[in-house]
Parts: sequence; structure tokens; C-alpha cells
Amino acid sequence: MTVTSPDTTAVGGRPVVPSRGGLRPLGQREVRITGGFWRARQDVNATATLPHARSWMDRLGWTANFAGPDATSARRRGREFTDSEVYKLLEAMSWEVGRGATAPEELEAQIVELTSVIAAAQAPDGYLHTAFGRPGQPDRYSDLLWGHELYCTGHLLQAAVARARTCGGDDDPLLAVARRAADHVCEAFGPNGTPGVCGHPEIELGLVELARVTGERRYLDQAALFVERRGHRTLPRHHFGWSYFSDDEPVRESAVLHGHAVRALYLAAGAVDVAVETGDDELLRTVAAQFDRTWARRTYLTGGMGSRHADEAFGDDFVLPADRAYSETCAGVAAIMLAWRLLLATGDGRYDEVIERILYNVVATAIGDDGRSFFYAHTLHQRTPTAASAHDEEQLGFGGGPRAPWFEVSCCLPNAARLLASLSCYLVTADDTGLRLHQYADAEVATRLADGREVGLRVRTGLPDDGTVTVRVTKTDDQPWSITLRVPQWAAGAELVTTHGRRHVPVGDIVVYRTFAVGEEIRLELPTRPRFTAPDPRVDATRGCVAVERGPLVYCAESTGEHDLDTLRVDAAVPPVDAAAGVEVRARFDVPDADGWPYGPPRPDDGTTRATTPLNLVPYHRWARGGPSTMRVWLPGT
Ligand code: FUB
Ligand code: ZN
Repeated sequence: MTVTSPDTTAVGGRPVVPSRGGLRPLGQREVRITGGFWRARQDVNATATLPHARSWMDRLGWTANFAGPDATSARRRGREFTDSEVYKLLEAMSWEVGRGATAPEELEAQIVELTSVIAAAQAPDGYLHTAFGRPGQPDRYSDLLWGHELYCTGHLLQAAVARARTCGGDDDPLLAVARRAADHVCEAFGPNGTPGVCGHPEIELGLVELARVTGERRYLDQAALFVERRGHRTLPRHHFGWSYFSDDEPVRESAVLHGHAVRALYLAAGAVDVAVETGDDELLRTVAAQFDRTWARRTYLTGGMGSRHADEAFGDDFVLPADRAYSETCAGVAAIMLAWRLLLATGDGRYDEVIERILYNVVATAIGDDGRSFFYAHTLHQRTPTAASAHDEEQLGFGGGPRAPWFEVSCCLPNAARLLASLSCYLVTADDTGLRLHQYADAEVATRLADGREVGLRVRTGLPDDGTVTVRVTKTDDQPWSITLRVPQWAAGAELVTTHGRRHVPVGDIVVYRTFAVGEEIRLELPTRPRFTAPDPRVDATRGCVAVERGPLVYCAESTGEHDLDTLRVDAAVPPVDAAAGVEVRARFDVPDADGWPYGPPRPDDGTTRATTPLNLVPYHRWARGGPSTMRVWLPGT
């Protein structure tokens, strides 16, 4: 590890701060989202989601589980991983303070209060989990398979890192709790301790980031040890198999992400962190190759991952049934975490495409307009109308269903909340010669280049609906530097307008290098014409179908009763066009044969000549916001 100085407040809030790599991620103090699509979501996150999550966690006793000496095994409530939700909420609150919360004192007070409650529950030796080790509870680490003890600790460490990097600094009490917890983990699971791993990876990420914040090498070593220990089947047998727990084969020997999607993605992200800090390029290449194959063969059009409900797992290659898509919100968040780390480590702009797709089509879909309801799973085809969910009821099933205010397993909401609150950290990096814009949002950027010069940008965009991106230089000097813009894959035919004129620019990174003037503008015009997208023929479940995308958005057909979407046929010979309420395709609804045995001899489809009428499609992220509906992303062709 080449960390020379601990990385806390000096560099501003950023979730991931690798000590090497060609890109320096800009933090919350350097990039502020000021308006548009994502700012609206950040504001809802701050004003509705965070208080909503807090009140449910209080109501269900998840915060009270920590309540110091009073907490007893008999009074503990919730599943074994509820501590992690409190930590994720604390992380989201910390990023929110870093973002410049509208009521920072109130959030600050909550952070302080939660920190003291958590600190009081910590054992003198640093152990911290509310479901194990107290009188009447199972012994510590007696259930590595399901106990989630180290998983929860990982989230605690990430929360403490967020706190330290946003305003707590080196002396923050939560950071002190995290250090004691991490010291305990190193003691209990270090080279001389128990040679075990947790059934749910996550601690690896927390340990590496804590090492980056504190400069403590042993946290990194412990993370590396956990990564190497995985895959040797040290966990007990289980009917989901070792793959569910990412313990079936060593990380270095895996060709593709498999098993429980969130577990696999967190582990891969932690392995990238370890690889970066230890200079292990082979491990980095291995994980990058795993991700490539996963993206190419195991990912939904939306960027969602996980196609098996029973074990929340990746399916085999090309097993991507639209109506059984699991695609957990947490898997989306975890995939962004992984892609961001790979981007910082490799500089490869393909990961920007990954992040963009997941942000607009998983993360933006997950949270209801009110910020108080959310999807756990993301189907791509809802055959029966989604049920309306009561505002005040916890949903016990957690594999699907409508946006609900709360689930018994509510990992997804605080996960999305922490990402949204820290989203400005995923937009811009500094490279050797200037700034690189990875995602577009209305934003103010003020930072120093690698050589120390102060520069500033103002970004304005109509995305995702309108593809114009305007970058105005707000601070510069009389020396040249570079602004690198990304032309997404979907934007073939893009044009760049600068003081030197207008020109076509290809898909990929466009570097504008010169001496800029304050007030100078660079405009990128990204075509957002709607387009048909066809699936790889090996995805049997969607063969013969097309989907519609426009800019970064996936669209869907939605019906609140007027259409039977199961009988839908779309004429893929007529390109989709913009319409007042979304995008229009030509479609017809075939009258099905009378119900009966649904199989028979192959029938030539004579329907091509049958009349079609316009059908309106809406952005996938908007579906199910207007009450119970059916929906489909993949549209059978005529
Ligand atoms: O096990 C903790 C979390 O609950 C997982 O990450 C999610 O997939 C859900 O199962
Ligand atoms: Zn989740």
C-alpha cells in the first residue's frame, strides 16, 4: 500500500480513494449537483427517504437493538443483519451532511445520537453486533454462514469512513468505534485467529477503505486475507450451495460472477480494492474479466443483475427471463460500486456506460416519487397488475412486489440512499492533464488539477430526456489543460460545438486540450432518438422481441387495464418515434385463441399484414408510479 498520509477530511468526501491509478475521483466539496434529474432525486432522498428510513428503523426496534446495557436477547428485533441498515443510514446521513444538507444541525444531531447508541453497544474488545454474544444470544461467530456479523461490521466501517471524510475527521467517535471493531476483526480473524470468512462478503470493502482513511496497513492485510480465504468451502454445507456464499471457488479462479448477486458483487469490489492497494495486477485483471463476462452474459438490459428469485442469484449465461428478473436494487448499487472501482483502476470508459445504465434504469426506478416507497426487485415484465401497497405496512416477502414503504429485509432503501447522497462523487475525475467528465448532471465543479492549478466548470444538461450537455469554464488560467467528455455508446452521430466550430465526434472519450478562457463553453449534442434494441439470440427468454431505448433510458409498455400486454406485437420495421407522452411504436394486440391447451403445430405468422396502431411507451424508471399496472420491456415482434 502506497498511502503516504491518512486520507480524511483533507480531500473532501469521497467513498473510494485509491492510493494509485490514473484517475483521482473528485469529492463532494469539488463537485456539487445543482439541478436536473439527479438533484431532484437527491433532494427527495434527503427530505423524505432518510427520515422515512429512520422512522421505520426506530419503529421496528432496529436502532433500539443497540441500546447499550439495556439491550437483551429477548428484546432484540429483526433479522440478523438489521445493524447493517442502521450503518447504511448513518453513511447516507454523513454523505448528506457532506452534500450540504438543508438542515445540517438536525442530521448532525442524529448522527451524533446514533453514534453514541452504537458506541455504547460495543464490547470492550471491539466486538459489535446486536444478535450475538450477549447473554441468551448465540456465541459470537457461531454462525458464520448466516450470522452476518462481519457483513455488518463492513457497513459500520464504510459509515465511519463517510463520516470521517465529510466532517468527522480523524477524531470522530464513529471512526473510533470502527477502528476498535476493525482491530477486533484483525485479532479474531487474522493470521493467528479463526481461519474463517463471513457468509456475506462486505467487510473487505470496509477494511480497505478504513486502511485508506487511517493509513493502517493491517486493515488492508486483513481484507486481502479474507479475499484469499474465500472459495475454499470452509463455510458449512447449505442447500443453496457454496456458490451462494461466494465460497465455492477462489476469487482468482473464477471466470464469471455467480451465486448470490449482491454477495458476489461486493466481494469483487473488495477484491479490486485489495488488488489496487497491493499492486496485484493479476487479481485486478481477473476480476475485470469476471465483470466483463457477467456484463456480456448475465445482465439485464436495464443493467440489473440476478435472475433467480430462490437464491437471489445470477443465472447461468443468458438465463435472463424478463418476467423472473430479480435484479435487486442492492445488486445495482453493488455493481456501480464495482464498476466505479474498475474505472478508477483502469481508466476504461466502458465502466461509465455500466454506471450510467444502472443509475437511470435500476437506481432511478427503485425509489417512488415520494421517496417513501421502493422496489426491492426489478422485474422487466409484470404480467398481473402490481398490487397497491399500504403506506404503513411492512412487506414480508422481499423478492418482488410493488414499491413498498418497507420490507422485512430492507437492505435496498438505505443502500440507494447512500449512493444518491454521494452521487456527485461519481461524476468527475482528475487525470494527468485535466478533468474527465464521466456522468452528466447539472453541476458546479471547483478543484485543482494535478499540477495544483485551480479550475472550475459549470455543467448543464437536459439528460436523460434531452441530450445537450453544456460545459462552461468558470475558472482557469493562461495555461492549457484538458476537458475530457464522454460520448456514450447510444449517442452515435454526436456533435461537439466549441469556439473553433462544430464537428462530428465519435463514440468514446473526446479530449479538448487547450488554454481555456473563463466563460468559454463547450457543447456536446448527443442524439437521443428512440431506437430499437434486439437481444442476443442466446437469451432464449426474449428471442423475437425488441426493446426501445432512448438516450440512456430503457422504455417499457405499461397498461393500467386498457391493454393485455401478453398479446402485444410490435412492428419492428417501423422505427420508434418521439411522442408527446414518451415514445411511440406501431403495435397490435392479437386476439388469442380461446383458452385451452396452449401448444400445437407451428403456425406461420400471418399477422404482418394486420393493422397496427400507435402505442405509447414510457421510461422504465417511471413504471408503476400511477397505480397498479402491467408492464413489459421486451416487446414481441410481429
Ligand atoms: O443478506 C443481507 C442482504 O439481504 C443481501 O445483501 C440481500 O440480497 C438480502 O438478501
Ligand atoms: Zn437489497
